[in-house]
Amino acid sequence: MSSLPERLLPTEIEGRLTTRWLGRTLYCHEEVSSTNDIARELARAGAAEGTVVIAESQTRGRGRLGRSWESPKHRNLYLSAVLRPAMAGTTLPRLSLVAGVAVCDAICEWYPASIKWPNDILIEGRKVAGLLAEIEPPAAVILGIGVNLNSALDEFPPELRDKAGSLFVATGVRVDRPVFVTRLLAHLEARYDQHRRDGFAPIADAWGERSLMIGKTISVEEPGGEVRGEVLGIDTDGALRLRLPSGTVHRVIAGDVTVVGGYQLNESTDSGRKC
Ligand code: BT5
Repeated sequence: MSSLPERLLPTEIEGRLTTRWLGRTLYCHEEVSSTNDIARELARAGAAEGTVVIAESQTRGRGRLGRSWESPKHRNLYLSAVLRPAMAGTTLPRLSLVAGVAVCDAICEWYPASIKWPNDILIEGRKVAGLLAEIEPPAAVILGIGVNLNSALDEFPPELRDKAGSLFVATGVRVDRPVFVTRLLAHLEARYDQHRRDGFAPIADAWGERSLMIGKTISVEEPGGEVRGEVLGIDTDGALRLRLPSGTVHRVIAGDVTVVGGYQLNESTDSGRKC
């Protein structure tokens, strides 16, 4: 650890950036409520697409549906980007999957990882990254990305120790965080540009290749009750397509899914190497 930079500072990141537009305006903070809050304020004030906010810790890091995101100091990455896609509202679920592919590929430069719909990146069944895409009306999207880089298992709260992980937990080696940031931004810019240029189909293919869910039976809690079915893939709008036991195709727009029989079990049979 001693030979790695202790802080995520613009001086550590900017000289290594390979992107054209993403992260070219960069704000690094020591502590914030949530990087999504700061990016949202910047978007409201007219920040350009590609503006990025990073913090060393978050006091109110958040996940979806009011859940919280553990954000200890100086260990990991908490990053939000201001995006201004055409038709932000309808693009939001797809953007989340675009980002999921990019985050998965960045992590895969260090260790094999896979995607669990809609927004989890897993290593050997442990969640190492999560994504939170929020709309800032009328036309901006705030894309928040949390990646566990250097947290050790005993640094997670007890309730997360059997389900969260980090690159350090997987490899036993500390990640150079500024290098990770530049690789993440490079993958994200490339996938975002690909989506803008070629549409969603190549992203859906890439997502399928990185997901361990295709062909698996999953269960999802929906307002009308539990739905079980076999995962067929991702629809053109980002919804998850399931084949129900009756044979009909069902679309899951939002929710938490569970792989029946356990995710890790399935992952080990697939050897867990998806990149
Ligand atoms: C997510 O929500 O996975 C989205 C997480 C997004 C975090 C980033 S950090 C930068 C930006 N600023 C923010 O405030 N947020 C974004 P969800 O799918 O709802 O998962 C949340 C659940 O994951 C929690 O209820 C915990 O069970 C678990 N969890 C919390 N912190 C975790 C961590 N550090 N690592 C792994 N799992 C965690």
